[in-house]
Amino acid sequence: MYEILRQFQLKGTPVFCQRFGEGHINETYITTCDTGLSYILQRINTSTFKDPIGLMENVSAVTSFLAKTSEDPRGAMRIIDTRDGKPYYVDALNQYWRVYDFVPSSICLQKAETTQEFYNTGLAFGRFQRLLADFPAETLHESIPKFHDTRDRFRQLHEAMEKNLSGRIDTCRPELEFALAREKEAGAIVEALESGAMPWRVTHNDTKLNNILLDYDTHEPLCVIDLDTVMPGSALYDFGDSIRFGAATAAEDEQDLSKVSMSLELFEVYTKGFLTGCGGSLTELELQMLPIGAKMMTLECGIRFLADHLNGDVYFRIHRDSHNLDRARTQFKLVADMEAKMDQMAEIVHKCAN
Ligand code: ADP
Ligand code: GN1
Ligand code: MG
Repeated sequence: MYEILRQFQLKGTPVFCQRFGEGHINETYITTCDTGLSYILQRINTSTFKDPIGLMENVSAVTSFLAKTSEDPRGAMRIIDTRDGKPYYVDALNQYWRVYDFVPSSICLQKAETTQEFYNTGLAFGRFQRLLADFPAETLHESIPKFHDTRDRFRQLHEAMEKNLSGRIDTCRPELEFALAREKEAGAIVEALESGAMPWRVTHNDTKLNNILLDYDTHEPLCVIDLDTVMPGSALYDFGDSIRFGAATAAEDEQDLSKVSMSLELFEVYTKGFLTGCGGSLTELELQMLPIGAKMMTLECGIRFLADHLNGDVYFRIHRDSHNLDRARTQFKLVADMEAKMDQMAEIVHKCAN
C-alpha cells in the first residue's frame, strides 16, 4: 500500500493505512500522513468498470464542475494526482488506483438517524441533479452500459438461471418466482425515456445514503461521493434508489424479514427534500412516476443481488454465506410493501408537489 501511496502527491508521509467504508464495489482504504492529513485510496474495480481511464475522465470532469458551484471546499470531492500528473496510477499487476482527499470533518451513515437528516440528503441529491443539468452530458463515458435498463437486468437474470454457475438455483425458487412475475413491468422507465416522453438527465445513479458525506458535527449534507456511475439517466433512478435504501426500516442485508418495510414517513420527508432540491424542474410524468421509480429501483436491485447469488457472488462484495440472497430477499420484501402502498405514495407525491 505504501508503495502505491508514494506515487501520489500527498502532503506528508503516510503512517497509517487500513480498509474503510461499506461500499460493495471498489476496494477502499483510509490513509493518514504524518502531517495529520487523511486521504481515501481506492482500487477501482475493473471487472465492474471496464474503462477505468474513461471513468476517471468522468469523475475529474464532474468534480471540477461541482467544485465551481460550491462555496464550501468540502462540497466536492478532490482528486489527488499522481507525481506525473495523472488522476490514477496503474500498478505492475495492471490494477488501477486513485486517491481523494478525505473530506475533513465528515461522516458517512448507513442509516439516517433523524427524519431531518433524511430530508437533507433528499435536498442534496435533488440539488446535485439540478446542478448537473448544465453539465455537458455528451462528454460523459457510459461507465456501465445499460446500468439501469431493468429489461437488461432481467435478461442477465435469465442468463444466470440458465448457467446456474453456483449450482444454487434450488436455494432461491420463491425469490425467482417473485421476480419473474414482475418482468412485464421492466420497461416502465426506460421506455418512457426512449420514447421521449420523459427527459434524459445527468444523474448519479447510485444514491444510497452511504454515497453522501455529512458534516461531522451538524450532520448537514456536505458532499455527494461515489461518482463512478454519473451518466445520462432518469430522475426516477436517483429518487428511487434513495428510497430503496434510505426509507427502508431495516438494513439492506437484514435476515429477519419481519423488520423490513418501507416507511411512508421517510418516503414523505425524502420526497419533500428531493423535490425542493430539484427546484421544480421535474415534469408532470416524472412526478407521477416517482413511486414507480422507487419500486423499480428496488426490484432491479433485488434482481441484481439474486443473479449474483446464482453466479457465485462475483459482483457484490459479500461478508457471509448467502449474503446476496439475504439482500435479494429484503429488496423483494420492500417491493411487496411498496406495491401495497402505491396509492399512499402517489398521494404523498401529489401533496409535496403542490
Ligand atoms: P464503492 O463504489 O465501493 O461504494 P465509494 O466511493 O462509495 O466506493 O467509497 C466507499 C466508502 O468510503 C464510502 O461509503 C465512504 O464511507 C468512504 N469515502 C469514499 N470517499 C470518501 C471521501 N472522499 N472522504 C471520506 N470518505 C469517503
Ligand atoms: C453498489 O458501490 P456501492 O456500494 O455504492 C452498486 C449499486 C447498488 C448498490 C446496492 C457500481 O453500490 O448499483 O445499488 O451496490 N454499484 C455498482 O447496495 O454496481
Ligand atoms: Mg459507494
